[in-house]
Amino acid sequence: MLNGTAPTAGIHLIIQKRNKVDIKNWLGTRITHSDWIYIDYWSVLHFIWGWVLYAKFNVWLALVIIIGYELIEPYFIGFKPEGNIDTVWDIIITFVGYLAAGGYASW
Ligand SMILES: [Ca+2]
Repeated sequence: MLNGTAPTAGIHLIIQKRNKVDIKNWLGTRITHSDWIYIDYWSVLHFIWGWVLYAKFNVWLALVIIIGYELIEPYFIGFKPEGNIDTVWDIIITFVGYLAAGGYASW
């Protein structure tokens, strides 16, 4: 279920920072409130990332890159740890972006 207040919360967060845009915190705003579905604004970037991967990689190499990235992501400086459900949905959304690009390309 979508939360209609999430964009407002993001704007409020930005205003609180006194014009210092804290985009990573805003992107991490969760827009689903299900135990099984984790979608935040990062999901949009994951979808685009999947779409971009389609331009260069076959499906198997893309899956290795998508899953490999999620495995090494916790070691990047500045990325806060994320839960398993978040990681799984990052992989799903990225792969959906890849498949959507493939569908668009063949259409
Ligand atoms: Ca992730």
